[in-house]
Amino acid sequence: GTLGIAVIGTGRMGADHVRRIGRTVGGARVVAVADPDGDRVKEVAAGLDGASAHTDPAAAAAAPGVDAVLIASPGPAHEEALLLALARELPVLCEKPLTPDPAGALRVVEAEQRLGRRLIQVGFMRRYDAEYERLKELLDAGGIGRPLFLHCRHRNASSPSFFTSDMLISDSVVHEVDAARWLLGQEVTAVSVVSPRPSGAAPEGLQDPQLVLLETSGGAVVDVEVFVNCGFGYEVRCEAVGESGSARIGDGHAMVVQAGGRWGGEIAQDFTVRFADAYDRQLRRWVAAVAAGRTEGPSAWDGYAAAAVSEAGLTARRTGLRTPVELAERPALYR
Ligand code: ISE
Repeated sequence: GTLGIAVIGTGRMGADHVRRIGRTVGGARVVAVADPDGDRVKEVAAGLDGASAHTDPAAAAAAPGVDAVLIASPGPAHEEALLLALARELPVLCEKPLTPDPAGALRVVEAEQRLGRRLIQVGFMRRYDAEYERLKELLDAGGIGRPLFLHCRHRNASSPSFFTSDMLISDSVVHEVDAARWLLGQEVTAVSVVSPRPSGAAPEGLQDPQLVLLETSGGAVVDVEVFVNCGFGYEVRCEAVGESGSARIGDGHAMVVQAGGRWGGEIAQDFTVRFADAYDRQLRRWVAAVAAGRTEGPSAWDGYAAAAVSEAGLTARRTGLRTPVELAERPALYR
């Protein structure tokens, strides 16, 4: 039958997921929505036939017809929503970050371990981007030899008013942390952060851009330019350099127009556009896995590891020192 989904958080990301579930994913429908903003959540529910509107995430997860939960609330609200989904043994797709901090992530990992089975998938959706998938296939096949570097560029056109210097690492670079762990099959062991004088286009006080350096357990080095007020668009690039070659994704030339003696193309302005297909594929595969009684993709452990690296990154940025990553022992459930 049709999978009933409760969507927790109906802000920009949550609303995008509600639309996506109705539009691109067969076999699923939104049966409950929750958001602290009562007016907003009623407005979103009104557009969904038969969905109930709640301000309490627990009530939404307990609503009739709910088979799975999608968490798209702000990071600090994730832990409570995750624990209540686990308490009801509901499969859950949780937008990144799993939790903003490693301690919270470990509490979630331990709760899932007590259940003895995985129910959580974390929304590191680049793993579902066709270009990232191709790059992983190439690296797994040894196509460029042992990877030595990943040169990453993570650019946003402009940052929201609530964005802080720490969020460049905890909310943006966290994608490269997961991508590096997934592409290389390794852990991140140390983080260093060096920053240029902030761009004049960045809001007063925001340390933007930053250069974040990740060292990995397999001896590779990952550098990430994160620039959230680049002005020209949303651009995510990655070049893998190995012992016998290199491979680059994210050039984004979907179409090159030649006219009037000029050539050019367009640059996406937002991550929901650049990664639209990745979000669609992520959701389709999650719904299919849940319907088949499986949990796959980025796990709560991946969410914990990313939070541990983020925490080291925040320390590195504030101290200017290379900071080792402290990781707990990886439980058998996640091996
Ligand atoms: C946002 O949360 C994302 O997930 C985007 O992919 C990232 O580019 C942006 O900087 C984050 O704030």
